[in-house]
This record gives sequence, C-alpha cells and structure tokens, in this order.
Amino acid sequence: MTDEVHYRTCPLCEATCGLELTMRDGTVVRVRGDRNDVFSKGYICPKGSLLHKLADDPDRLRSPLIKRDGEFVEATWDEAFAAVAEGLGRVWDAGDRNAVAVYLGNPTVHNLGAMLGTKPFLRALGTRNLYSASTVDQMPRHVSSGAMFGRPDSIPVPDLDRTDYLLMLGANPAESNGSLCTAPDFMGRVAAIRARGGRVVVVDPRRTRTVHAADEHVTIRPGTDAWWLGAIVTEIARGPGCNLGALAPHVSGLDEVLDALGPLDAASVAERCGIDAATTRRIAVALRAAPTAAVYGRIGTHTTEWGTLASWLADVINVITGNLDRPGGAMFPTPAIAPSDEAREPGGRGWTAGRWASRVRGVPEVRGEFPVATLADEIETPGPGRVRALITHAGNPVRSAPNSERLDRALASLEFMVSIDIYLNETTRHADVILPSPSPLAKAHCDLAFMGLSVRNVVNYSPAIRPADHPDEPGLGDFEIFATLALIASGLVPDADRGIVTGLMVSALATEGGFDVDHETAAATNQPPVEAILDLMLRRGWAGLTLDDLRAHPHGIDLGALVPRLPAMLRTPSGTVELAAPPIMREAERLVAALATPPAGGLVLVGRRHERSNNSWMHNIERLVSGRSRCTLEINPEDACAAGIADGDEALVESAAGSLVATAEVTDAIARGTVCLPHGWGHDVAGTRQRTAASTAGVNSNVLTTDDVIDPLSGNARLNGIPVSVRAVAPAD
Ligand SMILES: Nc1nc2c(c(=O)[nH]1)N[C@H]1C(S)=C(S)[C@@H](COP(=O)(O)OP(=O)(O)OC[C@H]3O[C@@H](n4cnc5c(=O)[nH]c(N)nc54)[C@H](O)[C@@H]3O)O[C@H]1N2
Ligand SMILES: Nc1nc2c(c(=O)[nH]1)N[C@H]1C(S)=C(S)[C@@H](COP(=O)(O)OP(=O)(O)OC[C@H]3O[C@@H](n4cnc5c(=O)[nH]c(N)nc54)[C@H](O)[C@@H]3O)O[C@H]1N2
Ligand code: SF4
Ligand SMILES: [Mo]
Repeated sequence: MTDEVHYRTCPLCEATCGLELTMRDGTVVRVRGDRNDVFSKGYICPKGSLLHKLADDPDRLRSPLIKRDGEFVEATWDEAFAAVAEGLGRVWDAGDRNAVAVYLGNPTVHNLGAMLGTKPFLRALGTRNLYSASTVDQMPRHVSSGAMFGRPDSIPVPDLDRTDYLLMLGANPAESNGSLCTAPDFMGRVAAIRARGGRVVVVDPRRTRTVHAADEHVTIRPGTDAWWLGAIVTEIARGPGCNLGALAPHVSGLDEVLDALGPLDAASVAERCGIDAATTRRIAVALRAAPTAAVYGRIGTHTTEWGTLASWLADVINVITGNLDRPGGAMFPTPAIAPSDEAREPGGRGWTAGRWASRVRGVPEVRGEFPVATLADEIETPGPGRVRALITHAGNPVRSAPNSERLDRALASLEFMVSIDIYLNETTRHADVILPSPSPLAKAHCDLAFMGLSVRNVVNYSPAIRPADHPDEPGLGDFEIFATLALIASGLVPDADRGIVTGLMVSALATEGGFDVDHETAAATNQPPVEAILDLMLRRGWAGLTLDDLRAHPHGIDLGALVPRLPAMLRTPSGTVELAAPPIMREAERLVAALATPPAGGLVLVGRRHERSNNSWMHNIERLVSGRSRCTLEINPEDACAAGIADGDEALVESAAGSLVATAEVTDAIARGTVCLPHGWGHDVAGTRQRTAASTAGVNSNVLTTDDVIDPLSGNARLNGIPVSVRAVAPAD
C-alpha cells in the first residue's frame, strides 16, 4: 500500500486553490491545501477539501441515461448518442436550426474540455437560441467592458495585494471566495490591506462575514447601487475634482458623463439608497485622496435592473480617481495564453450588442446570447421559430433562473431535451437523454477563463489523475461529448470513430486559432486533444510557455504582479477608454429620470451564499450540508415583529411570481426592509437522484424572482431587490 501525492487546481469556484491529493490504491483518501501552490499557498475551503467525496458520491452518474416510458434506464454511449441523433433529428427535420436551444451553466467555465469544445459544437448547431448562467450573473460586466474598452472579456480586477482602499459592493468573498476577481484566500488579502494601513469599505444590506473583516459597513437599499455610485462620481467631480493622472490622454467622454450624472449627488440619492449624504461625501473624498483605490462590485450590484450601469460606474470612479490600470487600482490581468500587447496600436472595431433580437420579447443578443430570463417565453410561445428542444451543459436553470417554476413547466413541455451533467437533478430530470461528465479527478484542468480575472498573472495545469475507463467514471470527457454532438449536428453518424471525431475538432480549433498546423502542432500532436489545443494556446501566449513547462511545475507558475496594459489593449474605435458610449448614456438618462419615481415600498428580497454550498449543487455531499439548515429567511427583528413572526417560525413569502414557506431567522444582521434567502435549494421534487440533497432540501428562492424585469443592456436578470410580502403561516395555509 503506497501513497501517491498529486497536485491539482480546485475546479469548484473562481479562487482556483491548489490542492494536494493523497491517493491510496487508486482512491483519494485526503485533500489538503497545497502549501507550495504559487498562488493559494495552502489556502483551502471546506468544499475543496471534500473534492474526493464528489468523485466518490454514489449518486453521481456513471453511465448515460435514456428515459423510456418516463423512467431513466442506463445505456451505452452508442445507444445514448443514437437517441440524441434521433430526437434532435426530428426537431431539425422541420427545417429550423433555432428550434434547438442551448443552456450552458456555471461549471462549464471551470471545465477545460467544455471550454474548448463548446465553440465548434455551437457552430455545428447553428442556433441563435443560446442561453447561459452569464445572464443571471456577470453579463453587465461584459457589456460595460465592451463599451469602455471595446473588449467584453477584459474585466479590470481590484489589485488586492497593493491597494490602499478597497470599496466593495454586493460581494461577500468571505463566503463566495471572490468572483470576477480570482484571489485564493481573498479574505487574507483583505486583512493584509488593513494590516498595511489601508481601508476596506463594504456596501451591503447585510452585515456579512466580509463586513466583519472590514473597516466600515454601509447598508444600502437593494437595487440602488447605480444611483449611489453615480452620486460618488458627482461628489468627486464637485469636491476634490477628478484626477485622471497618467490616464488622461487615453480617456474620452468624461464631460458628457459628468453632465449626465449631475442630478445624482449625495443629497439627491440619500433617501433612495438609504445612505446619508455625509457618508457618501466622505467616501467620495476618501476614494479620491487614497494613494491607490479600487471599486469592486459583484452579484448584489450586477443582478439588478441597473447592473450594466453599476458596473460602468464602478469603472468610471476607477478612472476619475486615476486608479484604472495602475498598481493598487483596478487592473487588467494578462493571461499566459494571451498574445503580447507589444507592437499593437490601441483601437479596433469596438464592440456592440443587438446584432439580432429574440423572437418573443425582442431583447437584443449580447455576446451571441439571449437572457435566460426569456427562455420560457421562447419555449411556451407558439409560432415559427419556437424552441422545441434544449441541450443543457452543467446547468440547473430550474433552480438558478428567475421565475423558475415557470421554466420548470416549460422544460417539461419540450419535445426533446439532452443534459450533459454529473447528476440527475431538478433540471436534468426533464431530459430525454443524460450524458454524464467525468468527475474532476478524471479531467485535465486549466483555468482558461480565470487566468484572465486573476489578481496575479498565474498559470496552472492539472492532468487527470483517474483514467477515463475507471469503474467510477462514465468513460467520455466533456470535449469528446461536445465533439460527438457537433458531429450529430452536422448530420454525420454518431458512432463514427471517436478518435477521428476529436481529431477533426482539434484541427478545426487550430485552424480557427490561426495556428500554423503543420509547424506548431508537430510538438503538440502526440497528446490527447484537449492538451494539444492547450499546448498550442500556451505556445502562442506572451509568456512563451509550453504545456511541458506547466507539467514540470505542478504548483503552478507565477508570472508576476499585474502590469499596466493601457492604451495598447484598447479595441474601441477611438483607441481611448470611451466613457460615454451612446447606449450607456441613454441608460444613464433613464437612471437619472427614475430617481423621481418613488419605489413601491414594502419588503424586498435579496440572496446570499454560504461557504459550504455551491449554487444549486454540492448539496449531495453529506459533510457540507450536515447540521442546521442554512436555507433560512433572514428578517430584521422589527420587520419580523410587524409580520408577527418569531425566530424559527414558518413564514409565507409571496411575490408577483410565486410563493413559498421558509423558516424565519430573525437577525439584526439584515437591514430593515430587506429579507434574504439563499438560492439553489429546493431539492425535494420527485424524479431526481440526489439522496443527501433531498434529505436537506430547503426551498427554492427563484420561485419568487420574476422574469419580467431585466437589465436592458445586458439582459441580466434581476435577482436582488425583488418586492415581496412576508407573513406568519396561518394554520389554514
Ligand atoms: N461558497 C460558495 N462560493 C461561491 C458560490 C456559491 O454558491 N457558494 N457561487 C459562485 C458564483 S457562481 C458567484 S457568481 C460568486 C458570487 O460571489 P459574490 O458576488 O461574493 O456573491 P454573494 O456571496 O452572493 O454576495 C452578494 C452580496 O450582495 C448583497 N446584496 C444583495 N443585494 C444587494 C444590492 O442591491 N446592493 C448591494 N450593494 N449588495 C447587495 C448580499 O447581501 C450579499 O452579501 O460566488 C461564487 N462562489
Ligand atoms: N436568486 C438567485 N439566483 C441565482 C443567483 C443568485 O445569487 N440569486 N446566482 C446566479 C449565478 S451567479 C449563477 S453562476 C447561476 C448558476 O446557475 P447554473 O449554472 O444554472 O446552476 P448551478 O447550480 O451552478 O448548476 C451546475 C450544474 O452543473 C452540474 N455539474 C457540476 N460539475 C459538472 C461538470 O464537471 N460537468 C457537467 N457537465 N456538469 C457539472 C451540476 O450537477 C449542476 O447541475 O445561478 C444564478 N442564480
Ligand atoms: S475556495 Fe474555491 S477553489 Fe478554493 S478550495 Fe474552496 S471551492 Fe476550491
Ligand atoms: Mo455565478
């Protein structure tokens, strides 16, 4: 009995911690933080330390499933792909490629094979009905970056390790470990800001664990961040004045922005935001005076009706305080796979959304996607172009999308559905065929997305440590699954030799990436397809690495602190940071006008995360869900008293979308007027196969979120600030 030690990056959240896995006789017996990881230096959270429990979960799918007479039965891959070809073929035969929709969930971005496989798969599919978790998450950030920098994927991150002043809104990294800011041990880095004499301010309607670690807590009315950030801009301009510093020659549109935002100031927004004018002015002055500062907004700020504006305004503040693109401010990472900026002139074609619009609600496409908030419309509304079939990958929209009960019914009405997932859950139970992905141990891993969102330039590669044909693994990887689906979508036989199928995908990706296939691939060809492509991408990146370099560094390679990238990285037509893009300015006008309309009054609902949960999953891991239920309705003592509710009572929560009963947790950690329920629960429906999750079911908060209100520029759903009423459950209820 010999122990083998393996190192790999945790694929569960954006923090990308290095793990040390001890394997005995082919089984992982222990997971610890990798103390030698160049980035995480031993940090780990409870989810990462139970990664092997996910791999060993007896409920995780080991073989494809086909629904026959309403029951799932195990099938071979060939049978499953034949069923997919037959089911999708029936829909395509009617002549409309858009009738097959796709939904890509959050773990898709944490999955190397899927990241590489989706593009050729989507091209083969040829549908405009593409949906993803991005429109219940970060789409506003892409839109504001597209407008300002001409690059929707270039998102500045707070330079946590060097900043003197961090203003965080709608983020709770003490639970989430950070998002759109890859920083293992985020809270250690926050503590270090304070230890070196800096200041941390958190804007949140709840007194979170992040608040406890900060210097100052500003409570805000949900959904009002954009007004408040607008007021900060005005107060800086009117008070100490803007100071663009070295940015000045590279910025355009500032006067227009200041004019438009003029009506928003500390006094005019005070009542709407619930923040007194003196506090707003003080923070504006402090941001401007700090040697360096960064404004960072996340889920609470982006998943509102004003998500894009709030995202834009955070960066406007970073610009007018001279902090965009400077050490200690908000900086652009330089991923190891990105070509060098050097020798590139700033400027380009810019970026636009709305190249086409959705059929039913006429909402613009953004990055080729429609909002998941309108997926049910597209399924339910009859007529030409109706969505009749759906393919999901690593998504649980029946728990994560707004007005989820409606989407649940819509999925049940589909003519055909395929899910690529590791579980039979609330969404995948609607599928006709489920194609199982391997466990994290059987996948090669490299964070293609998160190296572009990281507070240091770091790169890691983890090979699979379990063979694909391990008895606890389904056999095919996500890349191979997408490759076969692409083949089916191209009208070819699904049981073609899989080596040939993936080979075709590799050459398609290589050609598309502009690689000199003969030359560059020579070194890369004798590798599995996913590794071959990754190798090519690395070879072309500015760091000049090869996959063998990464293999030789199992604790990762640190390529250093972030470096300034302006103006060379800009792709706007003017070659400047365009602060006043016309769609943004029109939306800013709407924001200013909306200040005059008083809010409805009554309670509003927000969400929260917990360190031991991961969106709608990881709830089948006993050690993560044991103990007291964390799916409670937080309510302020005064609101509870008004509703006649005591701690532990069952409370009826109603919204325009639906109602549910949740256990009340009376706490002054939540501001008056706001109630809070985490999302991703409600595991007690029939037809799933997650026994542990079902026994700690909780309730599904997206029964309450409505799908009618979206951020118009990004299509992002409003998931925070939902008007609700709460009352004690009467015996008759
Ligand atoms: N443990 C764990 N980690 C996760 C996840 C998970 O489910 N569990 N999910 C991952 C994913 S997909 C993401 S996107 C990230 C998200 O990471 P975060 O953005 O840090 O998300 P949350 O932890 O939900 O924190 C959001 C905060 O916003 C506050 N809030 C709500 N409404 C408003 C508002 O209108 N204004 C302001 N200023 N604040 C508001 C809430 O009270 C809450 O404290 O976390 C990732 N990491
Ligand atoms: N009310 C409210 N709703 C929210 C949020 C909120 O804060 N409040 N947050 C939103 C956010 S930020 C996000 S990102 C979304 C998430 O929304 P989704 O991505 O739709 O849902 P997840 O809960 O992340 O579901 C992930 C699915 O992937 C599967 N899975 C896990 N690993 C793998 C794998 O390796 N391969 C495959 N094929 N499948 C895998 C899991 O079994 C699960 O079915 O939820 C959003 N919904
Ligand atoms: S913080 Fe995120 S990446 Fe790190 S161990 Fe936990 S789940 Fe994994
Ligand atoms: Mo997310």
